[in-house]
Amino acid sequence: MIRVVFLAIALTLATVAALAAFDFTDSQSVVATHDGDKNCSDFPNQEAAQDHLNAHPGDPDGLDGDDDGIACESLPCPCGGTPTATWHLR
Ligand SMILES: [Ca+2]
Ligand SMILES: [Ca+2]
Repeated sequence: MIRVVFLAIALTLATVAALAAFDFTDSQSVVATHDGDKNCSDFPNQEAAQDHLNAHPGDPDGLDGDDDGIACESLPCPCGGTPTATWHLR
């Protein structure tokens, strides 16, 4: 009986591990396949980079190096999706 319980637990753990591994791989591939890694130089202006950052929370492309929520400050306007009022004053 103990052996059966142990087997059931082992099977459950194996299933959970397999599912976890699958989910991890799946989410990783989604991140990795969003048109590859983007850089600021891939966008014509700040607005386009900001739209991309807004569409990819967590900044997987590293467009917001100083982590202030604003992508590619160095790019020319039009600028969009500004999350803070202070940015407008600069
Ligand atoms: Ca990048
Ligand atoms: Ca920034």
